[in-house]
Amino acid sequence: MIEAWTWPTPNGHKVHIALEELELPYQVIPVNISAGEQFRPEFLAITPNHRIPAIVDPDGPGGRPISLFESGAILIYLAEKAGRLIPADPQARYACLQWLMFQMGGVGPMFGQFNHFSTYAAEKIPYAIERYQNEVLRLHRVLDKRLAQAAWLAGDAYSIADIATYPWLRNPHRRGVDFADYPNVKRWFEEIDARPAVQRGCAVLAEHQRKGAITDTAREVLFGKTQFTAR
Ligand SMILES: N[C@@H](CCC(=O)N[C@@H](CS)C(=O)NCC(=O)O)C(=O)O
Repeated sequence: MIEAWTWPTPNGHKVHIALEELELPYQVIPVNISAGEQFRPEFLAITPNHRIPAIVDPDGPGGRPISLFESGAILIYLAEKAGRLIPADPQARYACLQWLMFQMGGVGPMFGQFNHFSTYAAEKIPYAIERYQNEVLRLHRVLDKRLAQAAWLAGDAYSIADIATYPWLRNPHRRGVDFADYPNVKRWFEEIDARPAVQRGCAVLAEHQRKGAITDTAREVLFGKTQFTAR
């Protein structure tokens, strides 16, 4: 059975949703990133980057075990393993990979920086908040334009590109986004949001989702010395 080493964050939910959509049996191994469990030796043995998500599949290619980190690589692996959610047609396949990379290199990091500077940073730096707010809005415009041309990010069919992007677009008001300004994103988001497998994926470890302000311990683990200690 696939081991999913995760936590209920947007990158973690991508993997939970893909596993649910693909109906692959899996076992969740929670890695509490606010408590520093990402630095445990058993997790570092899977991912030197000490970030969730990571997976271990005892039945990998050639019947040999495989471990993977980086959510985009994990989604490609799971989709190829199951033979679904990644188009077979080369044109559509590259479109899927293109929008997956757009999420991995754009939406995730930029939204993450916006969250950091607007919510978590002890010092509020107007330049940083404004810069990432502008990026968040710009990326919504890019997505809206794409979704005006195509039903799904890869084209005609729902794919891992949609699964990668959807969790980052939840709770838009937290990023100063009103979906009324992005009608194509709104239509696309609502369709994904209604999928039973997506709802099951988002429920995984949901009881551990942070409610309220970040604690001092979590702030230190995620943004302080603990994070930057050489390992
Ligand atoms: N590019 C990575 C990003 C992973 C990532 O940043 N994970 C966050 C949670 S969403 C994490 O594990 N943070 C723990 C830490 O910063 O120590 C991926 O997509 O898998």
